[in-house]
Amino acid sequence: MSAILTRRRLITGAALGAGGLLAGCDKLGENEGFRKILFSADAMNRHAQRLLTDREALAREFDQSDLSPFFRGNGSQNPQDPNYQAHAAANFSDWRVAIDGLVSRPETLSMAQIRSMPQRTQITRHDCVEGWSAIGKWTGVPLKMLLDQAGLRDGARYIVFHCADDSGGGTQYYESIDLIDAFHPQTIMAWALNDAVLPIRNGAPLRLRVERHLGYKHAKYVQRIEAVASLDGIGLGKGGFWEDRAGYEWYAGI
Ligand SMILES: Nc1nc2c(c(=O)[nH]1)N[C@H]1C(S)=C(S)[C@@H](COP(=O)(O)O)O[C@H]1N2
Ligand SMILES: [Mo]
Repeated sequence: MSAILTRRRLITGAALGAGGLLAGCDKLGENEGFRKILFSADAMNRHAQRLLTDREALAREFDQSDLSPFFRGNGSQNPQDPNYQAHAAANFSDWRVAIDGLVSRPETLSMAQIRSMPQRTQITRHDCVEGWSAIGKWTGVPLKMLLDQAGLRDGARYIVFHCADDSGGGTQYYESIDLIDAFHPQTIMAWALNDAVLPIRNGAPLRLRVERHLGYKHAKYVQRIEAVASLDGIGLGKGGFWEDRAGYEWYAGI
């Protein structure tokens, strides 16, 4: 990223903090005193800032005409767990999503409640490490909305997704992300794919979309969202089902 872009982002951040004075960005940037403050950081800090800025960037969004004709499934595609099967038979009318852990107001939401919150729709490309990609249109509630409603407590550093499918050896799938990804504007809990209710194959009734990451981070069949201080107590400690079993990187940024 160019120095100018990085600087813009810094200024934008500062201006937003002061109440969204976006129009004032360039003027502030031209002001020598202000620039000195911006550029006084040592090399390490500049590096950290650049990483942070990159992590906040949006994933590319595509057009309707780019949609893959079929969005294939991968991993679990029809969970056989009796509890899940019973919910599927009832069209997930009684499905509940718990939001708990390090939050001030733990809650349990129905799908109707989740769908009644503000929604976001995005057309993005999904990349699986196994070597395939697909473009799909996802609709869901921004994870930020759910976390703000529950109120993260001091010390919360990761968000863990607990899934309903036994992914092998009696262990249900799980994944985790940090708070930068959790609050990223394109991080949504999706219940619709291509303007239709999410198919079981793709994670009904609710799955994570975390668009700057590889496919395995996108937990399907989510039944619990937990805020934690550390990943030590989650699974075998590496933060995800495949991280714990196949050496996949916890940070799967793309
Ligand atoms: N609960 C659960 N989530 C999961 C998986 C899984 O097996 N179980 N597979 C992961 C992998 S490897 C990929 S590529 C995507 C596939 O999503 P899709 O089935 O919608 O294509 O889901 C991810 N999330
Ligand atoms: Mo994958």
